Amino acid sequence: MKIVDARVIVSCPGRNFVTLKVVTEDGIHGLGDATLNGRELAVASYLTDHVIPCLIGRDARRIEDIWQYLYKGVYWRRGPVTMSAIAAVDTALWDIKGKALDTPVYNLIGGRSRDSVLVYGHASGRDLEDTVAAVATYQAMGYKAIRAQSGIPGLASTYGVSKGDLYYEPAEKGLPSESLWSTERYLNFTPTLFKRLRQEFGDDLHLLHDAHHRCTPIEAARLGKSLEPYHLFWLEDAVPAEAQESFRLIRQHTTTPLAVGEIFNTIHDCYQLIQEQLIDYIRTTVVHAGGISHLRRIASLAELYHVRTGSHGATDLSPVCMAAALHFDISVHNFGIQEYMRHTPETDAVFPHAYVFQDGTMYPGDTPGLGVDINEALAATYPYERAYLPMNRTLDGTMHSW
Ligand code: KDG
Ligand code: MG
Repeated sequence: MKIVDARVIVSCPGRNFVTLKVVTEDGIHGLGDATLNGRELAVASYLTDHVIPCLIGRDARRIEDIWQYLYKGVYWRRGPVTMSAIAAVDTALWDIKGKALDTPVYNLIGGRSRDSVLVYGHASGRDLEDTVAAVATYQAMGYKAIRAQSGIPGLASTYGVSKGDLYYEPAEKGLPSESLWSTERYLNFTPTLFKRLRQEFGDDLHLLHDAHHRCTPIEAARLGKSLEPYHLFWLEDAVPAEAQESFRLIRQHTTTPLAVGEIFNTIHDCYQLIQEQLIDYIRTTVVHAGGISHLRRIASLAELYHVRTGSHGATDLSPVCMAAALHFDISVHNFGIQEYMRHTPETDAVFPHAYVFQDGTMYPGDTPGLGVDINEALAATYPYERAYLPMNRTLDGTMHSW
């Protein structure tokens, strides 16, 4: 089953997506997401200029060999650009294999371990009351797990807070804007928010929170400790995670469950966190961590240490990644939760898919392969538009961790 064609499709139906389409001599095609928020064209070039020429003529059935060829066979390993490109190839090959064998991808990777996949949605508001209302809206939509982010008193804008729309896209067209940040104000306010949310919604609703890599280890420890009475499902990205050992300090001080890993690219970014049981959830994704094949390696290691999966699923991960994530989620034993930030109707029209949301959970569908496609003619009507996430400075103007 030779690969005879592969091409990269860049389109912007509300936000930029990079999609790899691989075609075999039998006329089967597979898709892989290669979107790297704010650096989309780097991955597109990596694939078009350096990977695709080496793929043509290879046997699409040899997924593991092609993965190793693109990883071990190349001098420059790891990093988000390389691993997103490898992920796209890997995902497309699993899609092809499923279609060739006439079965959903989850059946090729162990079969279903559960009936459906618990997901969490993003509720946010300009202030505390607005956030309470947003959580109520998500609960009414059926979500059993909700991430709550709020504007902070005294700060003009806060990352992760939507402008009131269900379809929230954090990347902004043009050059990056800059916001002002104060960790002190954030740490003073956040426990008040969760106290109120527990009063309002009781104990059963799963509440999550993302600190977006903004605290130092001791600040994160204080945050985790102050949130303990409100028993969060997790506290995410409490610190920038380049230094995995930061989590030792946080862990010594709090029992709030910790999640990290949406910007990790390989098992090498998280094996210490997993083996030392410094985290509870690993957030690596199909698109940024080497595809379904590599994500399964991470999950297998995590399973040994009671760490569960909780893959990133923001809007910059395309419906192709979402479909692949759901096949992964429904199959691995140590699944924890899946992030699900709804795509716009424009995006969904470009990527028709079989996955569905119902009662706070998702199901990948039973279509052979991943159950997602791309409408290339429609995609072509949305040309690439430069866009970036906002940046962050402290109140005195110093650049702060993203
Ligand atoms: O590309 C970055 C976004 O996806 C990220 O900021 C969203 O933190 C995020 C999350 O948890 O979804
Ligand atoms: Mg996050």
